[in-house]
Amino acid sequence: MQLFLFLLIFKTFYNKKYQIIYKRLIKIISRQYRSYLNKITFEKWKCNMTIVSISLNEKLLHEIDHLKDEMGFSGRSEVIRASARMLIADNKEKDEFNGEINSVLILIHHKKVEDKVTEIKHDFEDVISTQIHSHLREEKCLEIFILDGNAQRMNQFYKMFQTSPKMEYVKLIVV
Ligand code: NI
Repeated sequence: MQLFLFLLIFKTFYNKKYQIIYKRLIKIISRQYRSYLNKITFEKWKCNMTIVSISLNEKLLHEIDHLKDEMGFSGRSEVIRASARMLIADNKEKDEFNGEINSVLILIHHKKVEDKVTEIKHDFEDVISTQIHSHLREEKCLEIFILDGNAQRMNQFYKMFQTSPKMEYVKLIVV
């Protein structure tokens, strides 16, 4: 029976009429196989992931979509994972600083939150040596703090702004 089938396939394979059918069959089988493989890898990959819900404002979401398209990320989740990895690496690097150091902290925020910055600033006068305050377009403020002193205190100062959703830009540069 198997030999018969094989001969039938072999005989019909060189017939143009049947070749189309074979090609279609091969296409269907390979497509099925591929989706089966994809499903397995996806299931396997999904096992290591936890789904969390996060809230983002329109502006941030728009920026994420822009990054996704521009940098070729496969989805929004991938952009957020990459950002989290960068933040973790950055945080680790900052945690390693200790002793007496110099650094520069750059902030950009809306005029409306100036009071909040002043409030935080007053708690860290022991590390602030110079402060430059300037106004940018669209009612934004630029603050440059030149810091001198204990690295851990500087890190605390930096984290106060880094974790604040009101800050539009926060960067600490150790010099
Ligand atoms: Ni201002």
